Amino acid sequence: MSSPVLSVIVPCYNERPNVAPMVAALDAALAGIAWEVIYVDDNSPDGTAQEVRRLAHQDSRIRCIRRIGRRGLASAVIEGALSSSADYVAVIDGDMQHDETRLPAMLAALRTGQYDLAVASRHVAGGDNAGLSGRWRHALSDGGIRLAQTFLPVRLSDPMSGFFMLPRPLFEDLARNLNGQGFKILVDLVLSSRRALRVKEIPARFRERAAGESKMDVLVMIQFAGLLLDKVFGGMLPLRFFSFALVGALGVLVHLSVLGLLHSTTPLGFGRDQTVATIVAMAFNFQLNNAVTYRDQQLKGPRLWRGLLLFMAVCGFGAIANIGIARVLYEQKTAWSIAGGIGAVIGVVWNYAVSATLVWRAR
Ligand SMILES: Nc1nc2c(ncn2[C@@H]2O[C@H](COP(=O)(O)OP(=O)(O)O)[C@@H](O)[C@H]2O)c(=O)[nH]1
Ligand SMILES: [Mg+2]
Repeated sequence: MSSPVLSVIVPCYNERPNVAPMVAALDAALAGIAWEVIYVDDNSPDGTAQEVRRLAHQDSRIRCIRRIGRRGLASAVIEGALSSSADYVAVIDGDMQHDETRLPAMLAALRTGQYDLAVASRHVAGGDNAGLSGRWRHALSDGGIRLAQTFLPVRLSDPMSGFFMLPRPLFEDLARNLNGQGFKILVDLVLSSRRALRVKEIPARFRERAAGESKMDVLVMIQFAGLLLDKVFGGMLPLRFFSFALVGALGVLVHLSVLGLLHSTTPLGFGRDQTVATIVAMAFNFQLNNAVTYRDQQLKGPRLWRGLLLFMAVCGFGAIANIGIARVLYEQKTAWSIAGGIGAVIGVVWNYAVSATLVWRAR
């Protein structure tokens, strides 16, 4: 058997009930085209991967990549596409929201050689966005679209679309420049290209989710803003570090609030108040970093508790280093603000570097 012309990449998390209907829908839509489907599953607890493998036993066009200890739509798409040897790769959601009957039109557009990228759009004549649940989701989506459009070198009416197709060799070229974090791989791709890509927009309906639930939330939007910043500054910004430092700054506010509250209500003595405030602030910082800064490798269950303890130990050392260095500088007649600032910066860099390698080490 020769290799397929089209690989359909399906990032999926907890989509078990949608797998079989989706494969059947692809089979119907892609009649006459040599295709394969590559599911990239982040070890979904609902057994999505087992379901894909069950079907794969009956049909060799179905493949499954199962990733353990990782999360993320964009990175899942990248790994799926890089595992393909087909001429074209398409990306489509695994929840039946995208209209797979548009795939042949996308392929036909690319085959003319006039386009680098075919994007299914909800916002051109003939497309629609009916499946987006609720006014809140519409507002989020519209805001995101406008934000993305201001950064994009090409006109895309639906830059947040998760349904598109491009020649695989082009994907391979762009892959090394991809940020790979978050939800919006299309924006990432377009911004990673040095030349403006020639885009064909294909109108598409956005259906209601067939089963299961959406993984999109406010944190996803924050990550999207981070992706844009990263692209605008050409990958020069260590985004994780900024996120970590921002969380740290919020932690200082939490610390002072707790301290103030204890002080004014049930003072235990300054030393104890300060200790309680420190522990609360560390726990707060740990949770927020785990949810935002390290969302793609979030710790859960027993790992969460181990991580919290380790994080507190790391930050404890950070605080000792911070105070020690600031004191030495101050004694050598450095201005208090500079001595304090240098101590704090060294503390943050230490906390970041060590917790990145010990607490959230990439597995
Ligand atoms: N592999 C993987 N797939 C994901 C992840 N998050 C979402 N997906 C999949 O990406 C697609 C779009 O996600 P969905 O939650 O439906 O987003 P929405 O349509 O914007 O609400 C679905 O097929 C999800 O199963 C993830 O962390 N890892
Ligand atoms: Mg969806």
